Amino acid sequence: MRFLFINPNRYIAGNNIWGVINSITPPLGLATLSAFLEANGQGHPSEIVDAYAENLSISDILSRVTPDIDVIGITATTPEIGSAIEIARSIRKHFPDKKILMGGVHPTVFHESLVADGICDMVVRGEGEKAILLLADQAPMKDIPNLTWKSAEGEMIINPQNDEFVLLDDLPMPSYHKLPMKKYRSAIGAAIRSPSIGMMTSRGCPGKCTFCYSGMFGKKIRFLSAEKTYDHILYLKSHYDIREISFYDDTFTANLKRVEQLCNLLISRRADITWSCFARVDTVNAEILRLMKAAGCHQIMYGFETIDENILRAVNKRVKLTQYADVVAWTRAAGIAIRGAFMLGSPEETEASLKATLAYSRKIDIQYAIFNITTPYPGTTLFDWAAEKGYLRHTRWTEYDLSHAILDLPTIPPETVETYYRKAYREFYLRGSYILAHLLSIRTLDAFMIHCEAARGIFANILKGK
Ligand code: B12
Repeated sequence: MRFLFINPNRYIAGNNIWGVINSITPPLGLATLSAFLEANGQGHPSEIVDAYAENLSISDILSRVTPDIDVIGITATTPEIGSAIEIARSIRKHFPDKKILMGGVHPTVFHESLVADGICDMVVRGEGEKAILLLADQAPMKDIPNLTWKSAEGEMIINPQNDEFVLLDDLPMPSYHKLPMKKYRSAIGAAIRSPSIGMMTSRGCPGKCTFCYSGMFGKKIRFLSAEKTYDHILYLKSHYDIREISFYDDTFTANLKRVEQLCNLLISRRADITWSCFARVDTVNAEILRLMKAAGCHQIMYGFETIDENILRAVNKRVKLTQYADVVAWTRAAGIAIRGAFMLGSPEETEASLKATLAYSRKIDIQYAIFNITTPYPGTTLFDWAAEKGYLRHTRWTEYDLSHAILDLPTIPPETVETYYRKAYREFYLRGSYILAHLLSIRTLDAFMIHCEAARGIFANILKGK
């Protein structure tokens, strides 16, 4: 069976920082499925169209649909679903004989309506590898776990969920050779060398925050071993000349033993790779941070979210404010830059808590800040809570992009949250002392170019937001 996988183009709303920050990351889910299908079962061929990275129109995408393709697989997150549906409709119209399969986080939550409305023929819910292989090997449809589909009689069938997950070390290298590799790069300000690329080395997260959808990969976090992670990095280095990695794992530091092993490999084998990652403040210590620095880590993004205890409790962040100062000090002492991530407009937010969080972001020793408006993604506890309380303003999914206030909370009007969102960027980045510190930190031509790009992006965003 032959597959064509599509990563949809995204509509980036006008004042969305993500449109400016402009990280372009390979669709790792699709690249892994493609490699897995080729390496397992009867060995199934597939192509990948990254319409986002290549900025393709619908007609460009349709031109990639060749007669030998049996199934078209489309991935989608919530803000991408509009684009994914548009693509599916065009395929239906022009290629009515092709089966349309959807997967990814949004179709996992809305599998029933996507199949019932005939947008697609099937949805694979959650992790995709095992189900898609059975489908490709033409197992009886009723025996494919996690599949939502329609029988020949038009009856919708929701096959049971299977909680047997893949081991990450058993997966083949994602099919990078099927992707436009020169188009990918890290978010601006996140990399100090180029070419850089995003990578995932775990599935799952130890956190249980109400704003995050944790229904994709099971309750237990799984890791790619340090040795395999190292091989993966070297593969990217030798095949694509990659010099910097942005680890996008939800919590890269969830298993410190693995981080330690990876750092030791990077150091002892002189990998010459710089990297950044995301961490929770309750998962690091001074010693591991020093080792990470020695292994090439130059930036960590911590999810601080807010400095209001009530809000931390309301979103079930399960960290203590008292941990923040220590973690900032240890990270800076190790020589690692900090990207602080803050959420504005969470449950229990007030104008006073917004002011306090913004003031804190400027007071602590962090080099970058990212402010997002708390967005209730479908499938999350936050979404269900807001829907039940009548706090959801609408379900126009393209606006679920972290820069529009979707929640209408009794403690703060959505307009105030959006005002503080714009204010946050302005007040953080347009400080004389901040600009001077960054100028003084520039040592190499690479760093100069990267700072220029970052400044361009940040200023463009601030001006747009005015
Ligand atoms: C890396 C990442 C990014 C990168 C790159 C995204 C990309 N090209 O994939 C960047 C930084 C650009 C990004 C941006 C955003 N992201 Co993001 N991102 C992630 C992250 C951390 C990893 C994605 C990944 O590679 N996973 C690993 C692969 C293996 O998993 P996967 O993609 O889910 O694929 C598996 C299954 O879903 C399934 N599958 C997927 N597609 C398909 C298709 C078919 C046909 C089938 C059968 C199966 C299938 O099989 C795959 C293998 O098992 C996830 C969190 C996470 N841990 O997954 C958030 C996550 C996907 N992002 C999220 C969000 C909110 C965003 C933004 C909307 C934020 C914003 N400010 O606007 C943007 C929007 C961009 C977009 N793509 O929509 C949310 C999505 C929530 C939602 N309901 O949509 C997530 C889930 C984080 C979270 N828990 O809240 N993101």
